[in-house]
Amino acid sequence: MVKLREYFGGISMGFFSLFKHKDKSKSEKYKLGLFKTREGAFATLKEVLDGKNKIDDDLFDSLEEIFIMADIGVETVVNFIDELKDEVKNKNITDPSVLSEIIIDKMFEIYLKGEVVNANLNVKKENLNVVLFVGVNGVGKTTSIAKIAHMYKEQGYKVLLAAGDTFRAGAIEQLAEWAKRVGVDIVAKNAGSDPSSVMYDAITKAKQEGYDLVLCDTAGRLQNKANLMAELQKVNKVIGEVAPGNPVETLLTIDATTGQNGMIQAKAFAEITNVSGVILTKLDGTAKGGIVLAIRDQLGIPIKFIGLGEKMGDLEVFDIEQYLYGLFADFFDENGNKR
Ligand SMILES: Nc1nc2c(ncn2[C@@H]2O[C@H](COP(=O)(O)OP(=O)(O)OP(=O)(O)O)[C@@H](O)[C@H]2O)c(=O)[nH]1
Ligand SMILES: [Mg+2]
Repeated sequence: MVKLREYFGGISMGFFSLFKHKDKSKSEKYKLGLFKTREGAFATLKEVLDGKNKIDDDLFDSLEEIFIMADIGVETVVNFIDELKDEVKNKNITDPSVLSEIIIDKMFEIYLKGEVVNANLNVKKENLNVVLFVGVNGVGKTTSIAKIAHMYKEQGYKVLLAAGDTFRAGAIEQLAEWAKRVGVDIVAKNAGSDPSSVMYDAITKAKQEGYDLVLCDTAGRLQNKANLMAELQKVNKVIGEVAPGNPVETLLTIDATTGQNGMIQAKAFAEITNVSGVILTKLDGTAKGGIVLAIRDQLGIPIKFIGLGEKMGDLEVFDIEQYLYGLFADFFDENGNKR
């Protein structure tokens, strides 16, 4: 297990003081986006830790309740509390106010699992990169595609959108509208067309005209798992045939406001397609931001992006330190000193 301080090369200052060195504008976005979670479960956490003068079973029960409320997920929370108990016992910790740092350390471990998790997309500008977007209706797929198109366009990529949701009425127009707003090109066919033929056309165009990144929208009909599986298999096959080695990523979009239901969807998608990363949308709209830890712990899939609002710029490459900073911002001041 990588301990936070080991991860940072033996820094002995502790988590809070690390934030002196962080990108402040990014921190502000995370802080703002995690406002509801911080005001909810994590405000209670601070009250509990500040209000207690000893560490006992009562305190652990309260912590368990708080973490479950934050949607970290029962399974993850139960193990997490066990590890906290062990740590407290092994290190002979008696002061509850010391617990916050240990909690952050442990959350960091849950997320990293001894690896350095890379949130950047597996794309190389010298290649043609195809990224497939999956997820159920209304989770924020199309909006996220637009946001990622915007992000990569800013980085100098020539981006093409493929309107592969040919099923839902209005989906093609919605993506076309975003393409116009972002200033990127789109390939679309008539409603009802075979999605894999849209991907075929888009990738063929991308190869002929030197695009770097093709972002493929899909329809999310999880209600009919067999159909969806067949459709995704076909899409994957066609993409791989026209652009060998692709898709380089299959990103599953999950709506953070749906809580544990989002976890169930994630499990279902992970069974039918090779999900390489998660886009967690609408974190700004939920008090249950702990789902980040549940997804990573129970599914092993890294979070690649988080959605923090409805606008084009409201998407961030996921950064576990910034995330924890956002959750625990009320525990320390802007210089990283503990409050
Ligand atoms: N607050 C907030 N709203 C978001 C975010 N991402 C998406 N939304 C909103 O969620 C709604 C649905 O987004 P879409 O992008 O249309 O979702 P979709 O998954 O493509 O939906 P279908 O095409 O119906 O499958 C829209 O109103 C978006 O503005 C986010 O990060 N924060
Ligand atoms: Mg859509």
